[in-house]
Amino acid sequence: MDQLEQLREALLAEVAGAADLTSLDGVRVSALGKKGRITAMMKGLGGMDPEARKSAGQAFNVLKDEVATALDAKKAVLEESEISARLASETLDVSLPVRPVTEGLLHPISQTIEEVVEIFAPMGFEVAEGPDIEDDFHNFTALNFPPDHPAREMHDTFFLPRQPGGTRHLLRTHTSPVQVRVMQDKKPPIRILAPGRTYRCDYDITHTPMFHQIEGLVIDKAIHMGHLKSCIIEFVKAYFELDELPTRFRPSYFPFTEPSAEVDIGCSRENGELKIGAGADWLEILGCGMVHPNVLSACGIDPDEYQGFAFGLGVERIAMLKYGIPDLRTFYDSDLRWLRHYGFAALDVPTLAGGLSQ
Ligand code: 2U9
Repeated sequence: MDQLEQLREALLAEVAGAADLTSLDGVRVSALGKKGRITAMMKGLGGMDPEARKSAGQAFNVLKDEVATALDAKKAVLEESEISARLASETLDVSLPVRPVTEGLLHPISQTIEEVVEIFAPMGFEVAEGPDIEDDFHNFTALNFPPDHPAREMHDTFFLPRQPGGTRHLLRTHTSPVQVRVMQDKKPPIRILAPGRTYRCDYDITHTPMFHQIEGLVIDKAIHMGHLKSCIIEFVKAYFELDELPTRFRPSYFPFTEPSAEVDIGCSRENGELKIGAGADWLEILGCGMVHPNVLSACGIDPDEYQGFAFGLGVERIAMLKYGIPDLRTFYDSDLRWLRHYGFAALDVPTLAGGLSQ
């Protein structure tokens, strides 16, 4: 019976000492299994006299029950603590903010067009659009480009194959045909902004064959250069987010405006770094002028009754200046790493109410 007591103590100690459910199961098999230690010791009962065997058998059964009860109790404790450990390690913090959903980014060209539109909208400008594929009249003739005028060569035009009747369509070289179409369709007053794609057969460090322009047109009675100048000065200050920004109107030439001017803004260039708004240097930013009377006539508007001004700017150029994008050609590489760096979240688009939020 000493042996039984020793086995009892050993088994109960092993049950108590089991650190997890796997080792507890090992104790169960080694104690109660077919080849377990209790079974092995019970086999020794065979040689006993019947009376002793009966009482020893009862003692073994009591031991078996006791060990089984201890195993069940320990199992319940270990299960409980394993659940607690899992709950502690897999805790969900429901107060954590949700991960942002990546919904794509606005290309700097879209962002810049939005910004320019939002600046001109409160001045009464509406956005107008037209086809990318144009005809000679809307792209050149109506805009006072004479048939063999050298100004036509300023635009390296992409022509489409000639049609059976001899007419030849082209990819618009500027967004001006949009304004021509609006003037043909609508009586003044006209105040429009024409943003869009334009095409010229040119490719180098500062030119891509497809690029973007925004042009503006105002037609009304008694419009003069004072209107043009104040409108442009307000725009450049708002776009570059500067209260003070020196501007200069330099005489220039375009077939569709007379007089014509190019607009420079004040800047400094120190150690190769361009800073807009201060300094003794100038940076060309856009072109403008009073709409040529020939253009008004070609579009069905009487130049003796109406006058107007127009301006045009390159979107890539002003985007590069504002957002420090060094190379024009990277705009159309479709490189997602570039877009992640220079792109804008949709919420950064300025709203009419909020001004520039970027
Ligand atoms: C109509 C009448 C007049 C639009 C104008 C400019 C001056 C100009 C350039 C800026 C940089 C083109 O992208 S760029 O190379 N544009 O300097 N554009 S006035 O004048 C118009 C347009 C339409 C009916």
